[in-house]
Amino acid sequence: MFWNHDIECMPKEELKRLQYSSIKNLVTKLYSSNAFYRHKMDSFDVEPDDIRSLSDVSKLPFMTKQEFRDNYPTKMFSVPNTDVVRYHVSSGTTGKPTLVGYTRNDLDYWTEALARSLSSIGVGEDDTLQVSYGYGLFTGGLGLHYGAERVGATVLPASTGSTERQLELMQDLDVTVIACTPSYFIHMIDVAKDIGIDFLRDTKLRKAVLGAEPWSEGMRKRIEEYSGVRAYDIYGTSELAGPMFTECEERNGIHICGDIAYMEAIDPQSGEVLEPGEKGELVVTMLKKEAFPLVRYRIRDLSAVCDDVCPCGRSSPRISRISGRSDDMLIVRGINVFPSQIEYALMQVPQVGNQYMIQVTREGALDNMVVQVEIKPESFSDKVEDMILLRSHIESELKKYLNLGVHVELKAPGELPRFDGKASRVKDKRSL
Ligand code: DLL
Repeated sequence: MFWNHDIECMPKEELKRLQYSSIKNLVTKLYSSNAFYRHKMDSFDVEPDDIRSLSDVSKLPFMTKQEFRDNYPTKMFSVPNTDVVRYHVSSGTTGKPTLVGYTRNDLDYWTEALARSLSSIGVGEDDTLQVSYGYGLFTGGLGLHYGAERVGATVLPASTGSTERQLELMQDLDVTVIACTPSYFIHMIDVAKDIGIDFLRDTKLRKAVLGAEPWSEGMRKRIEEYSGVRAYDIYGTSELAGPMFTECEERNGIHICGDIAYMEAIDPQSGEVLEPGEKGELVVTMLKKEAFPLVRYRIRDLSAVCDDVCPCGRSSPRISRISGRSDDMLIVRGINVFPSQIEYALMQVPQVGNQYMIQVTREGALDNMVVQVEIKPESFSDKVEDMILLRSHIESELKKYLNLGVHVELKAPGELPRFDGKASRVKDKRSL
């Protein structure tokens, strides 16, 4: 289903021309009107005239999250405050948060991006969509809310928490689509099971739009197996606007609307732009942003940009599933470990449940990684020997994928924390 067929299926060469002219105009405008950008471009000795083709975009300097913090709250805004109609705030774990401002047009193309994305997975006016992302400063709730309304779906603004009540409403109102974090949906599945709700039998739920945190293919398989719904990946960040882009029905990468965003993948060390299909750090230039422009912003998420033709017919480039963030990587005894690799390995063990936590400590000079794993109720046993065997099996699976010896602690079902927003599964206690 297309929302805006002409733009979504524009020939690739035409799309590239459009991207080039949008970036050229954007940079020219910012150079003459925004002190931050002018100073930045001057200090990198680049001016708008140097941008003569799309590949020249690589001459432009990167923007970083630190710059947003240094210029908090509104020093980087490009419009007078009277044109700003909304704020959202992204809370990082350290330092000042990032404040994102939106003009009316900013809200409009954000909603348009979501309308295209939701249409591409077949969500429309026949659907009732339960938005179980947080409403408020976080962009998830309001973003999905307006996107779903634009495609004509009926929206249930459930926000997070009160899971039993959410399940009751889902049944009463014949909800067909849910949007939330994968970790919250997993929690919902557990609660539904505990109170005797079978999604397939007792609800009309058929689709889940899951994102805002990394999740693995293994987790997708489990979610689909347990709930019977079809799960789609949705991506975005507050700096971009919020949640924006999803997979299409092909589920072979997340389509990035090319008239709205220009995405590059770079080598995190050298900053060089990578070839299509090569994995690196994502860098985004937003082509229509007014209040809070982004030019070559280093998002830190790790993915590849693919520009081959998608069988769905959309010409926009796609990004592969986000495997983590360059600043999420743990270095344990000199070995690089991403939490997503741990999730992937755990999901290969059928006895392992859906909840896990990762702890890294330092004893003397030695790093120590402990993975706490909940076992499925049917696999949990009182027999110590069985549990010892299972534990060493999980340890050897983790060793196979990580190339690192890790201690596993088995936990009974329900023992580990649940999350109704973004999961926070890693505790690196070495820096405390
Ligand atoms: O999480 C926006 C969002 C809301 C996306 C709802 C999807 C659904 P932030 O709070 O600024 O914004 O966090 C952005 O979350 O840089 C990624 O590291 C991570 N992230 C978002 N979506 C995905 C995803 C929202 N599908 C940060 N897969 C990003 C992996 C994701 N990581």
